[in-house]
Amino acid sequence: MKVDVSLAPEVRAAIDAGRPVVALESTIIAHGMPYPDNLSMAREVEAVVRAHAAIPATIAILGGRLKIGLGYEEIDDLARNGRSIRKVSVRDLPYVVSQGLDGATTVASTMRIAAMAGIRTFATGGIGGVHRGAERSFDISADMTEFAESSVAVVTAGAKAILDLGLTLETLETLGVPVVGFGTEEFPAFYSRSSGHAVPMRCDSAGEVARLMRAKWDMGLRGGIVVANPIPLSAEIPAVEIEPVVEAAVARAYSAGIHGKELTPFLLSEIATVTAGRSLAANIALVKHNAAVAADIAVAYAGASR
Ligand code: PSU
Ligand code: MN
Repeated sequence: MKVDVSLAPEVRAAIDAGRPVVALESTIIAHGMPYPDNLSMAREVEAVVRAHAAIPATIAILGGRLKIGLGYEEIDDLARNGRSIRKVSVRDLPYVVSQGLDGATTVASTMRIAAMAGIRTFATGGIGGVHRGAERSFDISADMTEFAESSVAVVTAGAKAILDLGLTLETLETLGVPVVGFGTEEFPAFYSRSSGHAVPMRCDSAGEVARLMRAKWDMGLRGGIVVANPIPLSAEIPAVEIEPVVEAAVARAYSAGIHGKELTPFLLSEIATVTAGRSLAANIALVKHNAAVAADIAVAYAGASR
């Protein structure tokens, strides 16, 4: 590989030995949450992965280098600099690397970089998808097409409630992406456990997901897997409560002309303001839960691969 990928020694050792590693993204740190909650979230998520016997590998681009496994200070910098750090999806990678810039990686670019290093499990909060009104705006996250490309299982609390979940599921079907309900028949709606949309398949244990990963990639079916893991009941905001807030935020974004990569961070922060931080607490709880499940899957997958 000619690309300049810098792996933390601990992450490199784990990959070389076939031990479980969980990739983590950095856009959620720099753009998804305010400081200092983003910093405590990032550290707690790494601790959860370790408590579940896997090695965390937070991914970002620093000085044009793809970095897998950030140090304490590096995570601190990303969290403090927040939205002044460039949000880097796959289309941005060549620019940021060639210019020697810093960047926070989205689900799409984190999947790509994880796959380059052979990391097969990744925890996020909620993946990007098809935005509401996409028939006019054409706003479909590059996270969607990345699932057709990079062979990584992504644990996510469904897809962000700011999206059109029905169209997001249709798009994943078109792209040939398995969407697995983890202990559920329903595609979760990020802040809420239920969305009214069924998942096409269900697994009830990390071992079952690990076998599905193996089956897909052993068949030569390239691409990712969506592991849809509902937010814990104790942190849930029921759909009847959050839906009007989301709708109002989407309407404000539309009238303010906010679009492109600014839209998701705008909506998340609007919703956090209106709910007086309740959505932020929910977001943190669901990311930690996803990290625990991703680590269990990574452990099961490593065991099955020996
Ligand atoms: N999950 C969260 N918060 C976030 C994101 C995910 O709980 O901020 C980020 C991810 O990096 C995801 C991105 O890839 O939002 C989607 O952005 P867009 O809709 O512009 O593709
Ligand atoms: Mn978009």
